Amino acid sequence: MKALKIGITCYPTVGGSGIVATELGKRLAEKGHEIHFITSGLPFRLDRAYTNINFHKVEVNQYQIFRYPPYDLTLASKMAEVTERYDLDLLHVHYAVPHAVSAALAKDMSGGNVKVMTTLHGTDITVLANDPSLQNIIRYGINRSDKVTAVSRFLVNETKEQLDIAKHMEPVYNFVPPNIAVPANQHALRRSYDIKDDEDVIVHMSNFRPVKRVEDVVRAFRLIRQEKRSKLLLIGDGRERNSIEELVEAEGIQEDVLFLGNQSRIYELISLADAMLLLSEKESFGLTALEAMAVGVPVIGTNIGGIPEVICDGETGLIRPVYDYEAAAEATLAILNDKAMHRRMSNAAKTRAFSKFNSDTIVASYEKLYAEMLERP
Ligand code: GMT
Repeated sequence: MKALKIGITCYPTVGGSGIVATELGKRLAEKGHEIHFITSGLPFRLDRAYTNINFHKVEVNQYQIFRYPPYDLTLASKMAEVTERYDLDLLHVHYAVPHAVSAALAKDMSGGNVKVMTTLHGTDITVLANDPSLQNIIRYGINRSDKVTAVSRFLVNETKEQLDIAKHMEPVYNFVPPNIAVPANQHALRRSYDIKDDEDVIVHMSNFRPVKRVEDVVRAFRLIRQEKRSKLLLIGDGRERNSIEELVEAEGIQEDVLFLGNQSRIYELISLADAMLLLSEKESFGLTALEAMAVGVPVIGTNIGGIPEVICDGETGLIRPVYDYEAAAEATLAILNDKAMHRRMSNAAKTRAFSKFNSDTIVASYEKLYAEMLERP
């Protein structure tokens, strides 16, 4: 396809949507498109210089006259400026609020030719769409977009139901890069975390929001640890971290729970694990589950949102009812205690990650949708 000029807006900080948007921009740039990140900070996965990737910083100023910084407006203004200066073909925004709304404004401000694609990632639908003060503006952002995608079938259906939207929305799954390198021998890394040879490793990675149910992960681990010598690696940070640290102390398992905070070399760390726990009560996709599968780690997940579209129950991991940490612990032990099952699931997880969620296929799907969008007047 012809090389396009694409503006990408996302939250640039740690988080699945920022990762997906940045990786998408990188892959598109490798394919010859000209990419303009229009964001409030440099996307954290933009780890090296690319000649055809530009970064345009959105100012988030705190003027005394404003009680709250007008991010949505400065973003719209920057999007319009970049659209005009670089003659962008399209703006691809991640999240309906405020990004799709800012893009609609930018489109109007810059003469109406630029196309807008919005990708829904979850929170604006599963949490914010329940808030009557935001429903109308979310619906507006979606309806004003030329194309809308969501990261799972669950999220497409949820958006239609919650917001009563008739517009066609395309499910486009998140993806992993094909060339994930992890050291074949992880002994040194295990030793550096004081993980003994006879210990199993369970990992959980999230932003420690209440919806992630990290307390269920800790409680499940306590039960696993009663049966097997094991360590729990907690990767990530967020507002519940302190209360989780308190829970770990109250359970008396602090020796075996490692809080690693935010990390950049996540594949290396995840691949230390024998299983991942993702016990969220809301999750439109579950990128961390896919990242674990990509390095052959079976995932025990909950039966909510898009998780069952990522984990194949009984094949690449096990799905158990949300809030039932005892069932999650039993499922984890079943995998850890059966080496043949573990090996089978590990291989199946890798195969599924690279066949169904392959970056080449998913990026090509986005390109096809861009082309369709640009063909329409
Ligand atoms: O899960 C979060 O709290 C972060 C959020 C984000 O904006 O990155 O994640 C959402 O988008 C990810 C990428 O598409 C999905 O993998 C997560 O499932 C989704 N989170 C929720 O639905 C809660």
